[in-house]
Amino acid sequence: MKAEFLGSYTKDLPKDDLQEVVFVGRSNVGKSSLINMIVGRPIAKVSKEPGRTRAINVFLLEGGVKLVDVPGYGFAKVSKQERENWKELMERYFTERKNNIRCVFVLIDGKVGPTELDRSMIEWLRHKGINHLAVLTKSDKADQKELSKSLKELQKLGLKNAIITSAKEGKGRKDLLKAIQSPKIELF
Ligand SMILES: Nc1nc2c(ncn2[C@@H]2O[C@H](COP(=O)(O)OP(=O)(O)OP(=O)(O)O)[C@@H](O)[C@H]2O)c(=O)[nH]1
Ligand SMILES: [Mg+2]
Repeated sequence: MKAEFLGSYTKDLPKDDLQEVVFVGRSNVGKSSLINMIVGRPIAKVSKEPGRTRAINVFLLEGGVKLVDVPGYGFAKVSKQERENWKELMERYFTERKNNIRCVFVLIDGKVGPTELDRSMIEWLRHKGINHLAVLTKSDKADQKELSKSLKELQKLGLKNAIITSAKEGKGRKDLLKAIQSPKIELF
């Protein structure tokens, strides 16, 4: 899949009319890895240490949709100031780009299931009326029972059609592309 890196932003977000799909989730949940899996090459930086992506990284996918990799949340070793900066950046991003957001992929570790912070994120997106879809990550690390439990918990939160993925095994790529490329996704 052809894609190009458009830029890394900590303020002054790009103003264009393109549609975008956003990857949110806990630090280390696999946002950058999933973007790389979709594109088919390491275009987004993946690191062993969590909490490394501090900026909003934007990629343009062939077909004209942007993939937006935002900094993860819930990383313990982050100062109060950094947490405040994250919140400010996220609020600005979602306010400025609301009309361009086609879908927010809320990434959740398949083995762990939705955490308190994931729940807050989902509630916030719902409150703001922003289209979102749950994506379970690292399915290669979870057994069937754990995946079913995670899916069930998501259902309780009102998220029915979660996509199960593994960046390691290339699982779920087709479903992700379908969600990225369909202008409207039935979620609510
Ligand atoms: N086993 C397995 N490991 C994965 C998978 N996806 C990502 N990882 C690993 O999880 C770690 C974090 O992956 P990233 O893609 O950097 O996660 P991130 O959500 O972008 O993290 P931040 O940028 O810090 O918020 C890396 O060590 C990856 O190799 C997967 O599908 N399976
Ligand atoms: Mg990342």
